[in-house]
Amino acid sequence: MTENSPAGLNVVIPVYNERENILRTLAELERHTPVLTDVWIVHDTPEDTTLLALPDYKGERLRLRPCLNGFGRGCLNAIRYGLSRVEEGPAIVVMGDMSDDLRIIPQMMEAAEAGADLVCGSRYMPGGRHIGGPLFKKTLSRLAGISLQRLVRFPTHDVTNSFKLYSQRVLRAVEIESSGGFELGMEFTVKAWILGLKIVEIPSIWKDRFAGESRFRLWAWLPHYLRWYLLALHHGVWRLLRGASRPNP
Ligand SMILES: Nc1nc2c(ncn2[C@@H]2O[C@H](COP(=O)(O)OP(=O)(O)OP(=O)(O)O)[C@@H](O)[C@H]2O)c(=O)[nH]1
Ligand SMILES: [Mg+2]
Repeated sequence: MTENSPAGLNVVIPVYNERENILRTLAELERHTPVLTDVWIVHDTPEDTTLLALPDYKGERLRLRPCLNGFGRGCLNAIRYGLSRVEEGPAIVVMGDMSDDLRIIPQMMEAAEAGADLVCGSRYMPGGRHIGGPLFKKTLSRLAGISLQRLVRFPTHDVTNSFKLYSQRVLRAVEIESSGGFELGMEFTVKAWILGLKIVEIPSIWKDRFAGESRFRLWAWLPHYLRWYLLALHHGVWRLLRGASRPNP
Protein backbone atom coordinates (compact mmCIF):
# COMPACT_ATOMS: atom_id res chain seq x y z
CA MET A 1 0.00 0.00 0.00
CA THR A 2 1.25 3.49 -0.72
CA GLU A 3 0.57 6.63 1.27
CA ASN A 4 -1.89 7.90 -1.34
CA SER A 5 -3.55 4.81 -2.78
CA PRO A 6 -7.30 5.12 -2.19
CA ALA A 7 -8.66 3.26 0.80
CA GLY A 8 -11.88 1.24 0.49
CA LEU A 9 -13.21 2.60 3.76
CA ASN A 10 -12.75 5.50 6.16
CA VAL A 11 -13.23 5.38 9.89
CA VAL A 12 -13.50 8.58 11.94
CA ILE A 13 -12.68 8.31 15.65
CA PRO A 14 -13.00 11.36 17.92
CA VAL A 15 -10.60 10.92 20.83
CA TYR A 16 -10.03 12.59 24.16
CA ASN A 17 -7.23 10.95 26.12
CA GLU A 18 -8.08 7.40 25.04
CA ARG A 19 -4.60 5.98 25.58
CA GLU A 20 -6.01 3.01 27.48
CA ASN A 21 -8.59 2.13 24.82
CA ILE A 22 -7.30 3.09 21.41
CA LEU A 23 -5.08 0.09 20.67
CA ARG A 24 -7.88 -2.31 21.54
CA THR A 25 -10.23 -0.32 19.33
CA LEU A 26 -7.71 -0.46 16.47
CA ALA A 27 -7.16 -4.19 16.95
CA GLU A 28 -10.93 -4.75 16.73
CA LEU A 29 -11.11 -2.55 13.64
CA GLU A 30 -8.26 -4.45 12.00
CA ARG A 31 -10.15 -7.69 12.68
CA HIS A 32 -13.39 -6.51 11.16
CA THR A 33 -12.51 -4.21 8.26
CA PRO A 34 -12.19 -6.33 5.13
CA VAL A 35 -10.36 -3.62 3.12
CA LEU A 36 -7.61 -1.03 3.41
CA THR A 37 -9.00 1.60 5.76
CA ASP A 38 -8.00 5.18 6.50
CA VAL A 39 -8.54 5.84 10.21
CA TRP A 40 -8.96 9.53 11.04
CA ILE A 41 -8.15 9.85 14.73
CA VAL A 42 -9.22 13.36 15.68
CA HIS A 43 -7.74 14.84 18.86
CA ASP A 44 -8.18 18.34 20.30
CA THR A 45 -4.66 19.05 21.51
CA PRO A 46 -1.16 17.88 20.55
CA GLU A 47 -0.80 16.60 24.13
CA ASP A 48 -3.73 14.18 23.92
CA THR A 49 -2.61 10.90 25.50
CA THR A 50 -4.13 8.84 22.68
CA LEU A 51 -1.20 9.84 20.47
CA LEU A 52 1.27 8.14 22.80
CA ALA A 53 -0.27 4.75 22.09
CA LEU A 54 -0.41 4.98 18.29
CA PRO A 55 3.23 3.95 17.55
CA ASP A 56 2.40 0.60 19.16
CA TYR A 57 -0.16 -0.22 16.46
CA LYS A 58 1.46 -2.98 14.41
CA GLY A 59 -1.37 -4.00 12.11
CA GLU A 60 -1.37 -3.64 8.34
CA ARG A 61 -4.87 -2.98 7.10
CA LEU A 62 -5.39 0.34 8.86
CA ARG A 63 -3.67 3.50 7.70
CA LEU A 64 -3.62 5.71 10.79
CA ARG A 65 -4.30 9.39 10.11
CA PRO A 66 -4.10 11.19 13.45
CA CYS A 67 -5.17 14.81 13.01
CA LEU A 68 -5.61 17.84 15.18
CA ASN A 69 -9.23 18.93 15.27
CA GLY A 70 -9.29 21.87 12.87
CA PHE A 71 -12.80 23.02 13.79
CA GLY A 72 -12.20 23.82 17.47
CA ARG A 73 -12.48 21.58 20.50
CA GLY A 74 -15.20 19.11 21.38
CA CYS A 75 -16.45 15.78 20.14
CA LEU A 76 -18.93 17.20 17.63
CA ASN A 77 -16.26 19.35 16.01
CA ALA A 78 -13.94 16.35 16.02
CA ILE A 79 -16.43 14.16 14.15
CA ARG A 80 -17.22 16.99 11.71
CA TYR A 81 -13.54 17.59 11.11
CA GLY A 82 -12.80 13.90 10.58
CA LEU A 83 -15.66 13.61 8.09
CA SER A 84 -14.43 16.72 6.27
CA ARG A 85 -11.10 14.97 5.67
CA VAL A 86 -12.79 12.07 3.89
CA GLU A 87 -12.61 12.65 0.16
CA GLU A 88 -13.89 9.38 -1.23
CA GLY A 89 -15.55 6.18 -0.12
CA PRO A 90 -17.87 5.60 2.81
CA ALA A 91 -17.06 6.76 6.33
CA ILE A 92 -17.97 5.02 9.57
CA VAL A 93 -17.98 7.00 12.81
CA VAL A 94 -16.64 4.88 15.66
CA MET A 95 -16.05 5.87 19.29
CA GLY A 96 -12.56 5.37 20.66
CA ASP A 97 -13.74 3.79 23.91
CA MET A 98 -14.50 0.25 22.71
CA SER A 99 -18.25 0.68 23.08
CA ASP A 100 -19.30 0.07 19.48
CA ASP A 101 -19.93 -3.31 17.91
CA LEU A 102 -17.27 -3.38 15.22
CA ARG A 103 -18.23 -6.93 14.20
CA ILE A 104 -21.03 -5.48 12.06
CA ILE A 105 -18.71 -3.41 9.86
CA PRO A 106 -18.73 -5.98 7.02
CA GLN A 107 -22.56 -5.95 7.06
CA MET A 108 -22.57 -2.16 7.07
CA MET A 109 -20.31 -2.14 4.04
CA GLU A 110 -22.45 -4.73 2.25
CA ALA A 111 -25.53 -2.60 2.88
CA ALA A 112 -23.74 0.44 1.46
CA GLU A 113 -22.65 -1.54 -1.58
CA ALA A 114 -26.26 -2.63 -2.05
CA GLY A 115 -27.32 1.02 -2.22
CA ALA A 116 -27.85 2.27 1.32
CA ASP A 117 -26.85 5.89 1.82
CA LEU A 118 -26.76 5.71 5.59
CA VAL A 119 -26.36 2.57 7.70
CA CYS A 120 -27.23 2.74 11.40
CA GLY A 121 -25.84 0.50 14.10
CA SER A 122 -29.05 -0.24 16.00
CA ARG A 123 -29.19 -1.18 19.68
CA TYR A 124 -32.96 -1.11 19.91
CA MET A 125 -34.07 -3.29 17.00
CA PRO A 126 -34.49 -7.02 17.51
CA GLY A 127 -31.00 -8.53 17.91
CA GLY A 128 -29.45 -5.30 19.20
CA ARG A 129 -28.53 -4.53 22.82
CA HIS A 130 -27.44 -1.67 25.02
CA ILE A 131 -25.35 -2.99 27.92
CA GLY A 132 -24.40 -0.79 30.88
CA GLY A 133 -24.24 2.97 31.12
CA PRO A 134 -26.51 5.29 33.13
CA LEU A 135 -30.10 4.03 33.22
CA PHE A 136 -31.70 7.44 32.62
CA LYS A 137 -29.58 8.15 29.54
CA LYS A 138 -30.24 4.68 28.18
CA THR A 139 -33.98 5.03 28.75
CA LEU A 140 -34.18 8.40 27.01
CA SER A 141 -32.16 7.20 24.05
CA ARG A 142 -34.27 4.04 23.69
CA LEU A 143 -37.51 6.01 24.06
CA ALA A 144 -36.44 8.51 21.41
CA GLY A 145 -35.48 5.79 18.96
CA ILE A 146 -38.44 3.48 19.44
CA SER A 147 -41.04 6.26 19.59
CA LEU A 148 -39.91 7.72 16.27
CA GLN A 149 -39.89 4.32 14.65
CA ARG A 150 -43.37 3.45 15.97
CA LEU A 151 -45.03 6.85 15.63
CA VAL A 152 -43.80 8.00 12.25
CA ARG A 153 -42.14 4.87 10.80
CA PHE A 154 -38.70 6.36 11.08
CA PRO A 155 -36.32 3.95 9.29
CA THR A 156 -34.25 3.04 12.36
CA HIS A 157 -35.08 2.15 15.97
CA ASP A 158 -31.89 3.88 17.13
CA VAL A 159 -31.58 7.41 15.84
CA THR A 160 -29.25 8.58 18.63
CA ASN A 161 -26.45 6.06 18.13
CA SER A 162 -23.27 7.68 16.75
CA PHE A 163 -22.06 4.40 15.23
CA LYS A 164 -23.15 4.87 11.64
CA LEU A 165 -21.88 4.53 8.09
CA TYR A 166 -22.23 7.55 5.80
CA SER A 167 -21.99 7.34 2.05
CA GLN A 168 -20.48 10.22 0.12
CA ARG A 169 -24.01 11.03 -1.01
CA VAL A 170 -25.13 11.76 2.56
CA LEU A 171 -21.94 13.59 3.44
CA ARG A 172 -22.41 15.89 0.46
CA ALA A 173 -26.18 16.34 0.76
CA VAL A 174 -26.47 17.23 4.44
CA GLU A 175 -25.60 20.71 5.61
CA ILE A 176 -24.59 20.37 9.23
CA GLU A 177 -26.09 22.74 11.80
CA SER A 178 -25.46 20.83 15.03
CA SER A 179 -23.39 22.52 17.67
CA GLY A 180 -23.85 20.52 20.87
CA GLY A 181 -22.45 17.13 21.74
CA PHE A 182 -23.01 13.93 19.81
CA GLU A 183 -26.33 14.82 18.17
CA LEU A 184 -24.62 15.09 14.80
CA GLY A 185 -25.48 11.47 13.95
CA MET A 186 -29.13 12.22 14.70
CA GLU A 187 -29.08 15.33 12.50
CA PHE A 188 -27.57 13.35 9.61
CA THR A 189 -30.18 10.62 9.92
CA VAL A 190 -33.18 12.93 10.22
CA LYS A 191 -32.05 15.09 7.31
CA ALA A 192 -31.17 12.07 5.14
CA TRP A 193 -34.70 10.77 5.75
CA ILE A 194 -36.26 14.10 4.83
CA LEU A 195 -34.14 14.17 1.67
CA GLY A 196 -35.48 10.72 0.73
CA LEU A 197 -32.11 8.96 1.00
CA LYS A 198 -31.98 5.26 1.74
CA ILE A 199 -31.42 4.41 5.41
CA VAL A 200 -31.00 0.89 6.77
CA GLU A 201 -30.23 -0.47 10.23
CA ILE A 202 -28.24 -3.43 11.48
CA PRO A 203 -28.49 -4.83 15.01
CA SER A 204 -25.52 -3.92 17.16
CA ILE A 205 -24.49 -4.38 20.76
CA TRP A 206 -23.24 -1.33 22.67
CA LYS A 207 -21.20 -1.86 25.84
CA ASP A 208 -20.21 0.82 28.30
CA ARG A 209 -16.53 1.73 28.37
CA PHE A 210 -14.42 -0.15 30.91
CA ALA A 211 -11.50 2.32 30.96
CA GLY A 212 -11.39 6.11 31.01
CA GLU A 213 -14.27 8.47 31.68
CA SER A 214 -17.38 9.39 29.75
CA ARG A 215 -17.58 13.04 28.70
CA PHE A 216 -21.24 12.81 27.76
CA ARG A 217 -23.16 15.85 29.12
CA LEU A 218 -26.76 14.72 29.09
CA TRP A 219 -28.47 17.86 30.41
CA ALA A 220 -26.41 20.29 28.35
CA TRP A 221 -26.95 18.35 25.14
CA LEU A 222 -30.55 17.25 25.60
CA PRO A 223 -32.04 20.38 23.91
CA HIS A 224 -29.82 19.73 20.88
CA TYR A 225 -31.14 16.18 20.55
CA LEU A 226 -34.67 17.43 21.08
CA ARG A 227 -34.37 19.78 18.11
CA TRP A 228 -33.76 16.90 15.69
CA TYR A 229 -36.32 14.68 17.42
CA LEU A 230 -39.02 17.32 16.92
CA LEU A 231 -38.00 17.87 13.31
CA ALA A 232 -38.31 14.13 12.63
CA LEU A 233 -41.66 13.97 14.39
CA HIS A 234 -42.98 16.99 12.52
CA HIS A 235 -41.82 15.68 9.17
CA GLY A 236 -43.10 12.18 9.93
CA VAL A 237 -46.58 13.37 10.90
CA TRP A 238 -46.73 15.48 7.75
CA ARG A 239 -45.71 12.46 5.65
CA LEU A 240 -48.31 10.24 7.27
CA LEU A 241 -51.02 12.84 6.84
CA ARG A 242 -50.18 13.21 3.19
CA GLY A 243 -50.14 9.44 2.81
CA ALA A 244 -46.65 9.71 1.44
CA SER A 245 -44.90 7.51 3.96
CA ARG A 246 -42.38 5.26 2.27
CA PRO A 247 -40.93 2.81 4.80
CA ASN A 248 -37.35 1.79 4.15
CA PRO A 249 -36.89 -1.87 3.32
N1 LIG B 1 -11.74 15.14 20.09
C1 LIG B 1 -12.60 14.95 21.10
N2 LIG B 1 -13.09 13.71 21.33
C2 LIG B 1 -13.92 13.54 22.38
C3 LIG B 1 -14.32 14.59 23.23
N3 LIG B 1 -15.16 14.09 24.19
C4 LIG B 1 -15.27 12.77 23.94
N4 LIG B 1 -14.53 12.42 22.87
C5 LIG B 1 -14.38 11.09 22.29
O1 LIG B 1 -15.64 10.68 21.81
C6 LIG B 1 -15.84 9.28 22.05
C7 LIG B 1 -17.08 9.04 22.92
O2 LIG B 1 -16.93 9.76 24.12
P1 LIG B 1 -17.68 9.38 25.47
O3 LIG B 1 -17.30 10.44 26.46
O4 LIG B 1 -17.42 7.97 25.83
O5 LIG B 1 -19.18 9.60 25.09
P2 LIG B 1 -20.28 8.55 24.64
O6 LIG B 1 -19.63 7.26 24.25
O7 LIG B 1 -21.19 9.18 23.66
O8 LIG B 1 -21.10 8.46 25.95
P3 LIG B 1 -21.12 7.33 27.05
O9 LIG B 1 -22.39 6.63 26.79
O10 LIG B 1 -21.19 8.08 28.32
O11 LIG B 1 -19.89 6.51 26.88
C8 LIG B 1 -14.56 8.79 22.70
O12 LIG B 1 -13.71 8.27 21.71
C9 LIG B 1 -13.98 10.05 23.31
O13 LIG B 1 -12.59 9.97 23.49
C10 LIG B 1 -13.78 15.90 22.97
O14 LIG B 1 -14.07 16.88 23.65
N5 LIG B 1 -12.94 16.00 21.89
MG1 LIG C 1 -18.50 6.23 25.47
